Amino acid sequence: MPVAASTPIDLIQSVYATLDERVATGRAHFGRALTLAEKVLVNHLDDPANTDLERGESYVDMRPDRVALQDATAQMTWLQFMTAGLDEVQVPTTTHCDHLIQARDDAKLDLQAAVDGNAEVYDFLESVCARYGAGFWKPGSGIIHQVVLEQYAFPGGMMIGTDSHTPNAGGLGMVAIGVGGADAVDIMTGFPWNFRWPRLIGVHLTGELSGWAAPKDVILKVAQILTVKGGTGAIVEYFGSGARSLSATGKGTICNMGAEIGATTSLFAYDDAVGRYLKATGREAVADAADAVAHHLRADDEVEADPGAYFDQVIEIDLSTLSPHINGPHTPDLARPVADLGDEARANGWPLEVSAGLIGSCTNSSYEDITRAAGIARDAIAKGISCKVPLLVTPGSEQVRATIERDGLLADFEALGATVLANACGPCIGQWDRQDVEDGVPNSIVTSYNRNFPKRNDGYATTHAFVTSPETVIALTLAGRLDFDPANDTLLNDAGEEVRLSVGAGEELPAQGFDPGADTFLAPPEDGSGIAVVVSPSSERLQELTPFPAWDGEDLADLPVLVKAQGKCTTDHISMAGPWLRYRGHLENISGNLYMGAVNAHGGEVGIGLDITDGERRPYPEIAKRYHEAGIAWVVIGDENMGEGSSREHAAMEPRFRGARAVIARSFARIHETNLKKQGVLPLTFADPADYEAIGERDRISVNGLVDLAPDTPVEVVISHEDGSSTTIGTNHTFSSDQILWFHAGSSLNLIREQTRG
Ligand code: MIC
Ligand code: SF4
Repeated sequence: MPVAASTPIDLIQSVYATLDERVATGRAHFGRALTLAEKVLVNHLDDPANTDLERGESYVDMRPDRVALQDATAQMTWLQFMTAGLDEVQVPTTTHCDHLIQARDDAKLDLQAAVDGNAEVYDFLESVCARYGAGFWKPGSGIIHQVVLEQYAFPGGMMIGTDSHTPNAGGLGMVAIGVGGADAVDIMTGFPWNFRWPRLIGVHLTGELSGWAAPKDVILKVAQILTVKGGTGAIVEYFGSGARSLSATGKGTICNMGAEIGATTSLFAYDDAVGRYLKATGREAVADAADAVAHHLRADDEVEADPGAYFDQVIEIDLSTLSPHINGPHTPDLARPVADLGDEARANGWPLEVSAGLIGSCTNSSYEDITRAAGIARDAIAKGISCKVPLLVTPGSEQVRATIERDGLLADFEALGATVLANACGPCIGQWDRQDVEDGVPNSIVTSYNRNFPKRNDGYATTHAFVTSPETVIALTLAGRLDFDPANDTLLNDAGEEVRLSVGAGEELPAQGFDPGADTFLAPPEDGSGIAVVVSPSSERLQELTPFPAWDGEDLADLPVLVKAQGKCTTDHISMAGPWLRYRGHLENISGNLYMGAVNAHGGEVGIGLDITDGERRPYPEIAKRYHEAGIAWVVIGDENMGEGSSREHAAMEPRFRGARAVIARSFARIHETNLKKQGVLPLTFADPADYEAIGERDRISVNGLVDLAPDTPVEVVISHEDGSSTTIGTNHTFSSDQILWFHAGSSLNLIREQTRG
C-alpha cells in the first residue's frame, strides 16, 4: 500500500481508466444524462451492475480511494482499527496532526508547547501509522483539509475523512465525505463503505464576484437559504459560468462550509482554475490526466441546460449582485448582508465593538485569501489606520505559511500588530487560551472560520462569534465595530481624516510558485510489523477499547431519560472540544464531558438533570457514570438536527459506553445518526414531532418489537408517565438490513472483528 506525500498518479489513472464504462453504465441505468456527483459515485460503486440507486432511499456499497484522519478523531479510529487484527491498512490512509495545538502566544512557542504536551498522543499516532502502513503528517504540517487539497485531492476521486469539513476537497472536484471513525475503519480494513444514495441539490452560479464579495459569501448565502439542516442527505453540486469564474481554493471554501448545512458533501467540476491549482501545487501529471478525461469530470451538458430535470432542488445565485455577508452569532445559518449587521446587533443587544478578529482555518487560508486580506492591511497602514484589537492569523498549511512569509504577506499583518499562530486549528476548535477577555464578559468576535456555536473559540458562552470572509474580518477588525460596511462607510485615520478601505482582486496563485516549507511528512516503512504500538494502561489520554456487548435479544423496557435536550444540541454540546480534546483517545475519561452543553428541556438548565436513583440534580456526565456503575441503561431525547456539526464519534461512543440504548429525536444530522448506529445505539425519530412534548422528566421509555427491526418499518415506543398512565407513539429509523446487523453485533466494529478474525 504505497502511502506517499501525495496521491500517486497510477492510483488516479486507475480511477480514470474505468470512467468510460462506468459512466455509460450510469447513463443506461438512469436512462438520462448524469450530473458530476452521479458520475463520480457510479465510478466508485462496489458493484456497479447490481445496485439500486434511489435517491434518499437506497443504501449502496462504495469503494473510496483514500482515507484521511485528523489527530483528534484519529486516536479513536486507530484504537478501533487495532482491534481488527490486520497487519496493514487496505486503502491509502494518512493522519494529520492539527487539532491538538493550542493558540496562546505565537506559532513557534505554541507548536513547541503542543509537541511537549501531546508527546504521548503524537508518539502513539506516529507509531500506529508506521505499524499499519499509513502516512503521518507531523504537528506543524497544517490543517488536514488544506494539506489534502494541496497533496491528495484529485478531480473525480472519492475520499472519506474523519472530520466534517472533509468536503473541502470538493473544490477540486472530488467527492469527499466526512464520517465518524468507525466508518473509516470499514474502509481501512478493506470492507466497502455503506452510505445512502444522496439527494442532489444544484446551485447554479452566474455572473462574477466583485468588490468586497468573496467566495465565502456564496456559502454564507446558501446557508441562509438551506439552513443548518437543509442539506441533510444531499450532495450539493455547483455549476454554471459563475462556478467557472472562481478559483480552485475559492471553490474549496464553499465546499468546506457545506458541512454547516448538513450536506453529505459539495463539489465543483474540473475546470481551468482547478488545472492551474494542480499545476501550481506540483501536480502537472494529475492535471494532464484530468484533461484527458475532462468530459467525465463535469456534468453532462444536458444538466446545465435544464437543471430542474436533474436536481431535487435548484438554487440560483448571481455572483454579480451578491453582497458581502456575515453569519451568526451562535449558528452559521443566521445570515445577512454586512451592511445590515449593525441594526440587527443593536436590536438584539449583541456587543457592537469587535473584541478580536481571526483569519485563517481550514475554510479560508488559501494564498488568494491571504493576498486579499494582506492587501487591505497594507492599504490601511498606508492610509494611517491602525488596528486596536487583537488580530490572529492562522495559516492553513506549512506550504501556505512558508509562501506567504516569503512573499512578505505575513509582514503586512504583523505591521498591524497581528499575531501569527501555528498552522493548526487553534482558536477554531476552542483551543484559544484567550488572555485579553475574561469569561463572562459579553463580547463579539469576527472570524473567517466556518462554525460559531457557543464556546467554540475561546470556551466562553458570552462570546458572540460571527463568520465571514477574511476580507470582511480585516475590515471589521480595523473598524473595531460590527456596524461598519466597508463598501460604503469611512474610518477616521490617525490624522483625523475620513478614509475608505480598498479591497484588491488578490492573487489566485503565487507568481513565484509555492514554497513547500519544512518537510513534515513521515512515510511508513516497507514492513512495519516489528513496530510496537504502546498504549500504557496508566495513561490518562489513551485507553484500549473493550468491545461493546452484542444485543441481548430483548426489547428496551422502562428506561429512564438521561437527557431531554431542548433546541440546538450539536456535537459540541454532546462532547465538548477545547480542554476535552486531550481525552479523545480515552473513552472513559472523555465521558466526563457527556452532554455537558445540552439544554435540559425541563427547566432550561445547561448540562444538569435529574438522577432518578435518588432524586438529586447533578451534571449529566455524573448521572451517566452513576447509571453505568449501577447497570442502568437509559435513553436520550433530542430536538431538531440532533448531533449537528462535527464528525466526532465520541458523541456516540460516550453515550454507548455509559449505557445509552436509544436516542429519540425530532431529526438527526447525518454523521451523528450514522455514528450512533455504528456503535450499536438506536437512533429513532418521532413519527409525529409533537410527541417530543409528551415526555416528562420522570417518565420511562420502552422500545418494543426489536426482534422485528426491519428497514422502513416503524418502531413502537411506550412512554410510561409518572402518574401511571402511558402513551404509545410511533418512531421511525433509517437502518438498512445490513446496518441492523451492527445493532445485533453490538457495533459495526464487532461485525468486522468477527470477519477479520474469523
Ligand atoms: C470541528 O470543526 O468541529 C472539528 C473539530 O474539526 C470536528 C472534528 C472533531 O470533533 O474532532 C469536525 O468538524 O468533524
Ligand atoms: Fe480545524 Fe476548525 Fe477546520 Fe474543524 S473547522 S478542521 S477545527 S480549522
